[in-house]
Amino acid sequence: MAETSKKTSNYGAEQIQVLEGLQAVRRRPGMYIGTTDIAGLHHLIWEIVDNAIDEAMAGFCTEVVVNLHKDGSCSVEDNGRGIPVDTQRQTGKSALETVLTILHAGGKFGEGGYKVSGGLHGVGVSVVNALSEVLVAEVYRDGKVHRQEYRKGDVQTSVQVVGKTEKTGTKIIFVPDPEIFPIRDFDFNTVLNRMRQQAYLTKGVTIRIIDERFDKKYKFYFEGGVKSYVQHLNKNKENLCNVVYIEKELPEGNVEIALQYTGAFSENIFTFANNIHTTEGGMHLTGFRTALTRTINNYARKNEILKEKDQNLTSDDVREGLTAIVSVKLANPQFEGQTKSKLGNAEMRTAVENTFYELFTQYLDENPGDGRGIVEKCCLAARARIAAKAARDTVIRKGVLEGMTLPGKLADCSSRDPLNTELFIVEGDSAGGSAKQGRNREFQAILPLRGKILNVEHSRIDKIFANNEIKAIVIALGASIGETFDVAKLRYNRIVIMTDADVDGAHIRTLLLTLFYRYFKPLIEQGHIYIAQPPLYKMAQNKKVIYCYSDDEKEKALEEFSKDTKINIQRYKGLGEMNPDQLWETTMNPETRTMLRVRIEDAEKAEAIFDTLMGEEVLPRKKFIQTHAKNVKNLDI
Ligand code: 28G
Repeated sequence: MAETSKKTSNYGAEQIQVLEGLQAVRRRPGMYIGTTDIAGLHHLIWEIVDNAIDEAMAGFCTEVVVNLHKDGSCSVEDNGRGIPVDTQRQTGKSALETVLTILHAGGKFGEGGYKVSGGLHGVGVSVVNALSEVLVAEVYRDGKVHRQEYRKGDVQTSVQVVGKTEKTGTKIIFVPDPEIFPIRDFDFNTVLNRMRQQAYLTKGVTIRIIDERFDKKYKFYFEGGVKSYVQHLNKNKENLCNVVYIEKELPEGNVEIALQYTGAFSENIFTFANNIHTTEGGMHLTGFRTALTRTINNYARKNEILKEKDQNLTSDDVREGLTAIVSVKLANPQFEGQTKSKLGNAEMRTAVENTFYELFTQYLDENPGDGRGIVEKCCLAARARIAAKAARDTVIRKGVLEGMTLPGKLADCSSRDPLNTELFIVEGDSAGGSAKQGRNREFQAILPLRGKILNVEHSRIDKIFANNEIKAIVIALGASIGETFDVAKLRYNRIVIMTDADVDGAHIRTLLLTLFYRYFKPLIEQGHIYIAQPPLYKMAQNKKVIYCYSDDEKEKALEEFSKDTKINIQRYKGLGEMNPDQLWETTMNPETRTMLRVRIEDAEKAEAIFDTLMGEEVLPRKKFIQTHAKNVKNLDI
């Protein structure tokens, strides 16, 4: 079929266009999938799964299977209608070939019978095709199995019938091209987390994940959609009410919201537009927040919990301890902002605001128990806010946060030029001692921490101010904390977390990162936070010494030594085992060290990390730390 169409006169021009399109993708893959590192690699799977989810949202597909095969390929199969394979008159090609070879083809943005669809971030399966060494598409339709093969985006076969079948659906199998992707190992947990999220957002669809490489399987099906999502996020927290669930279909699009209050102090609101996580928020978030404050204030007043006229709960008060998912689906999503993850459609603000106000008011009236639980929490937050403000004002008035009295255990540097200075926050007094002796005192300051710092996730700001370890950090940084944090006053350019490479070290690092994330966010956003990388091994033979920072490096180093004499291998269990010179040379000297810069690449990922780590339940926390303690390089919070 496709063979004959090649002979038509307009085919040549179109074929050239196709080639140029996919060639452009291969020339500049970053333009289409962001990066070609491990994140870009997984993007390939997301692209294909997005299409299957679109078919599910259109109401034709109930199951999606993602399979990571032993040979490095990945396959995705759905039980939808199957991409049409008959030749279309206008193009002379099948819809299948069009979808696989034309950039942005695939009926996005409400065209072609799809009411709503993934959109923007979905650049299309043709991009995956262009970046795959091999891609095979199978379509189950009209009782037949149809098959077509591609290499690096180039068609290898026409659409052939290769068998019979009862089922319907589409299956895409692809092998990422080694010319494009330096790393080609799919990560099971990354896939799992993404699929869980997609399953929560697409009510009624089953997603299976199979990892044939490690013989692992998982299935997600959430009858409750975003309601189940909130239950999942709060499973280790103290719940103060039932999960409130609100859904409405409007001419502007669909609005779906689930929320629940917990005893926690932080807020966790996740917003989505067409299943895309809008990390920068946008109109739907604004509408939600406005309606939330208004509804709760009205309810509290009506029930005489708020008595005085000018007494009001603030937007902050009604968000303390709140977990919420706001998911909207609309025909023409406008994504704005730095990372194109902010919903710009103004009509969604009023749609969410009015819907949520109306239905949440109704819910509170019908469920007085939940209403009371919610308002009590908000009033508690309001009282705490006033108390905390008083505490903070006192602290600030006393000048403690202005750096007037630097903590005694801080070994400050002599330079006062904040562009060149570094603060090492070091676990334990003995490592602190080595660091103090080994450092370059001109520009490196050392702050040793005694034991574990407070878990800020479980405490309000007044208690946080009272904690000595945190106070020392705040004063040393010299830029205040929380709302009054002013990055311009920062006394050091780099803040380096230096902990042991063991479970305790990982825990302390996480506690510090949580502190920075919740109370000094600009520090992370502006790239001031680093994680030191002390070596794991010292290998010595005669006068030759090699420090190794991973087991791989150790294996490589072994080959560099002559095999005849004994090699002395020392495994460092903690920073304290290194003498000051060694610590300087391996971990602190800017000429020779490596450090990891902590970024907020994905706020949700950070939430997930903190959620697992900081949940009340002890068991999952231990498990997480143990499986990730050696994997610091992946710690992208
Ligand atoms: C397995 C991995 C990823 C998909 C479908 C189903 C249809 C379709 C996909 O059509 C072309 C353009 C507009 C109609 C649509 C089948 C209508 C009727 C489909 C997927 C044709 C795209 N029958 N399932 N595309 N449209 N699954 N899974 O990609 O006019 S993509």
